[in-house]
Amino acid sequence: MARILSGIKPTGNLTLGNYIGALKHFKDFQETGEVFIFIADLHALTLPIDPTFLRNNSRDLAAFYLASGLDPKKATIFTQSSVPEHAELNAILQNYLYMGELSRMTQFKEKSQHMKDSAIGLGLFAYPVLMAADIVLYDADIVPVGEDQVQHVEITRDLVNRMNKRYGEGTLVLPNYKINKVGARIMSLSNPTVKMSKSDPKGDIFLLDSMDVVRKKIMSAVTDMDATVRYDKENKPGISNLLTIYAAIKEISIEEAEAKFAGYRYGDFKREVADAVIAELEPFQKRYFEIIESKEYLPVLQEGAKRAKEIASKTLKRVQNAVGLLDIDDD
Ligand code: AQP
Repeated sequence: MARILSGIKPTGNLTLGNYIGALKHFKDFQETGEVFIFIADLHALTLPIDPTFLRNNSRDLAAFYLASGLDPKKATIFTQSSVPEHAELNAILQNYLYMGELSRMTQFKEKSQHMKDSAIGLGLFAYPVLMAADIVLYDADIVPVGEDQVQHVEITRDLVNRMNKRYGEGTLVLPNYKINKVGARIMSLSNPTVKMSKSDPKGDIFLLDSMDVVRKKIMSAVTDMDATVRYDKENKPGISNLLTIYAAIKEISIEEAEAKFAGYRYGDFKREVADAVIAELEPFQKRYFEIIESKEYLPVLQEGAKRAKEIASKTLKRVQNAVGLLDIDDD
């Protein structure tokens, strides 16, 4: 059975991009594989964040995971910080990724570009090391991600190959990323050339927006003067983004979405996109509020941490032995 691992950073209110690119698909994996889904709270510290905001976002994310249909009997759901093996493995792996390759990571370049060197934390630079630790700790075969995280899975693969060559095949399991055919990169509604992102909330749809706000945002999404609904990312990024959102929500191809809206006026097209998003988000929000009210996420996270630790501690020991750390339980 394949091991599948993914996580989301609790850095802000979740967006429709996070939902379409990641959250919406997690539940499908629990039917075919052994699923580990975590709240990447250590990663959330890589840029300044208010402690109360971070804590609330983590709680919200746990509720979002459950509201999306993840079943805690089938999936292990936990916070990264509740399994100390993530940080311990990070301390070992940081010696096997190098300054040159880390400084080429797009996420690091984008997030640090407007910051002074004196304000860039080491954690932001070394983000891919911790992400590699997250993945290999569970011997994950598959890592479902949106497009922006592919590079980090690729550098994890480099690291795994490097470690296995040096310490023997099987020291770490080589992961593959899985990216959705439709919706791997949802763009901002106000500037469809940049990614919809929770920490840069311009043109975002948030998962907790009221349905009126969702409709208003979609109806006022930036488009173009050409007046034909067709997919052309280069010349019609706004319309292409809305077609992508519709296709991803309805689980159809871009071609099918294009065919459905052929001959539509922009206003009518946007109205149907808004209807589709609202039909998806309304029941999801209802379930989210029930979960927050009942606090059912707490025992789920406690049990999840226990199960995650069982696996993580075994991998950590395997790596500690491989690199030559003295095993005081065994000697
Ligand atoms: N716009 C997007 N379209 C499709 N997928 C997306 N993801 C994020 N934005 C989009 C996917 O959501 C998952 C969560 O990723 P993350 O929270 O670990 O970090 P991120 O990729 O950096 O997401 P954000 O929203 O942009 O967060 P901030 O602003 O904090 O950096 C990942 O699978 C990601 O690919």
